[in-house]
Amino acid sequence: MKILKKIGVIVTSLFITLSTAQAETWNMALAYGASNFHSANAKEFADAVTEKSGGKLTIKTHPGGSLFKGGAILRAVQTGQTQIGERFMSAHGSFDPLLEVDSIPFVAQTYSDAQKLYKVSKPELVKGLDEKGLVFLYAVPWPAQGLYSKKAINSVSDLKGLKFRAYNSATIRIAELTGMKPTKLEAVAISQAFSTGMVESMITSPTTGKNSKIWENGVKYFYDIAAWFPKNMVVVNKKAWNKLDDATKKMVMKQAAVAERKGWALSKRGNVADKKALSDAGMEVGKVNAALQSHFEKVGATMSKEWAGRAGSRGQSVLSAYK
Ligand code: PCA
Repeated sequence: MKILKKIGVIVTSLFITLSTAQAETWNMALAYGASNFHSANAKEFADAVTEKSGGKLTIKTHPGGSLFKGGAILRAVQTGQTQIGERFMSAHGSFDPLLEVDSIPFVAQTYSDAQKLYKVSKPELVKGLDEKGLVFLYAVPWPAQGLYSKKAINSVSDLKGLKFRAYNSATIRIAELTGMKPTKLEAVAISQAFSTGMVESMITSPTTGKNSKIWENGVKYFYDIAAWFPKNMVVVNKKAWNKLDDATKKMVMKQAAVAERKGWALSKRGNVADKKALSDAGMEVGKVNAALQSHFEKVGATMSKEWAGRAGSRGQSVLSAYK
């Protein structure tokens, strides 16, 4: 009887240890504000996973850079300072040049081309992240990137000397190749940088312009050049991932696919609605003239060659599969 009791106690405590070991909590670092569509979508994903895991996995979202600022998120997830996070991919070319493929100007100018580019680059991307201890879950594009300016831009010389807000190496390079003066800033710093005159132009989505109420900071023009569709990705620390059982891993991947589908649809909607919001706020929304367009396209061709050089054979095969 005594032995049976003992075994009973051991079995019960083993069971408790196992079940507590299985209940995981992940803190999800998000760089953009809670109302941004990427963050809202991530919150829905986190809640769905939490609910469907039956108590095994809880994901708490931390929007607006409250856990880690945008620039620190990838490293924080990689090193296990947090378990999961969403990060703007093309700001990490030094981590892996493949992460920059979606920010080469004029390579993909529609959602269907952006989708195609994503499809052909995904296997390499996932592999590159996996080698660095990260599990890729999903990626969602920002709406088409256009040119914002306080002043009207009618010629190549109007670009010269403009103080330009950049967000990655590609936007810094565009500025260099067009004679603008780049300063790299996170999206959360945009309103202040424009209002103080620190910058006077930028390339980003209608969504980010709308979220920054850019018209309140003297920005009158949005040129819809649809230069590229950069993506945010959601990644998990591999050690945290490997603590999940197979059924939970499968469920998370399934919810990631759902979030990816929803995110692309939200982005498409924003691409129309947020441009309308800019013009409703009194901004002039239009195209650049033919001379400027061809100037930007030449710059894009140069950058495409530069990227292919950096990305080596992996990059070459992605670009040729895309074309
Ligand atoms: N908004 C983010 C990245 C791309 C975009 O549309 C930003 O401007 O920082």
